[in-house]
Amino acid sequence: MTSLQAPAIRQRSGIPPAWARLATALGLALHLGTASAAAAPAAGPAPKVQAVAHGLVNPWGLAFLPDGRMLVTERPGRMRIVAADGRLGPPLPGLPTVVAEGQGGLLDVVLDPKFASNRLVYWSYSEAAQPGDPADGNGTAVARARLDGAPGAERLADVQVIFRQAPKVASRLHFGSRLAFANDGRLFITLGERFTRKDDAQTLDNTLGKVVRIEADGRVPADNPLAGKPGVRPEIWSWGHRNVQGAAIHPATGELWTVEHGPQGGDELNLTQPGRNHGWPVITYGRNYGTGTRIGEGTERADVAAPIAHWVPLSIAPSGMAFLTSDRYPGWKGSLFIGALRAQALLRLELDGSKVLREERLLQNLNERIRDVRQGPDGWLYVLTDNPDGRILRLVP
Ligand SMILES: [Ca+2]
Repeated sequence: MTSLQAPAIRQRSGIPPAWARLATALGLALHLGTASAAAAPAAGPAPKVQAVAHGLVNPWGLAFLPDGRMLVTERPGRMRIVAADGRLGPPLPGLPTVVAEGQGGLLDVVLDPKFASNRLVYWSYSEAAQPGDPADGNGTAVARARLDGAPGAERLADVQVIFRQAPKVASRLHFGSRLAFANDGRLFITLGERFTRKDDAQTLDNTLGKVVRIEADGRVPADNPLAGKPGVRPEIWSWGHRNVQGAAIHPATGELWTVEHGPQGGDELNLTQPGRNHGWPVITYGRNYGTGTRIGEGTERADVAAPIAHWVPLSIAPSGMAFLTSDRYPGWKGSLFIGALRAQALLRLELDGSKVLREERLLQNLNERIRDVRQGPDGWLYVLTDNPDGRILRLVP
């Protein structure tokens, strides 16, 4: 038997929250009675942290180049290449302007699956109003470009915007957004509902509060779940999301896993299903800020995909996430790692298929918000810390 260490995480284990609270109050462990839980390895010693780079302003996304250097975004609107020894390259020329306000700015970055031959890089960002948009609006967009130039003198060439969230909204909040290439080469983009437009997460004529799926050049796949239906945005993969800031493709199943911010509690880890409603703001474990009053109509409904796990009563404020596939860390292979901002920790979730067996919180001694986590080509885990002197850290056992 393995216990869930943190009282804050709840799962689809059938343990009612009231029981869980009582158990926690009494100092009892929550037992998940499965054979695989019994086989779960015990927590190892805390990992050591090696500082790889510093001086990055609110770094948001990290992608490893084939040569071991790192592409890093800084939220104010810069993308740099960081050498393996931590030296920061100059901001890459060619990046379009971003709206760096509130939670917006330059956000995620990923490489094309065929980067070695086509040199294409994709990034998400908050974009100003375009012709035809409300003048005070902004919204998440995704662009791609070719990384040209000799090492140390790279630039972004032939920039193309391949996706624009619609409609643009006057808001500084809830832009999403992570990018994840599925194994078939389609691109998932996770999006927020811009905070002021939460009800739009339940309607399908917009891309607020959605996960969308597009081809790498921006076309909409003909087999998207809503393609061809009247009055809906065909890019939509799933809906009813609040602010999805983490996404990763499961290494064994190829499925899309995402993690999103709840309001006051109700952060969720989801197996994000095509053509499914994920509930927000009608079905949620989250409460209203301050007052703690209920939101929507409940926590479960037959037509709504339930989260794999959720966090109550406190939000962790989850951001980037990654599955560990390397053998670098004893007992950790197959775990899911999630960067947490409010919780100032790197969460390690031990999994059995799509069940969470237990949660461990790492790096809490740093007192830094963790914005992103990636597995490097060397098999080590790398994290970004979110502050004006943000760092890239490498974890070693
Ligand atoms: Ca949900």
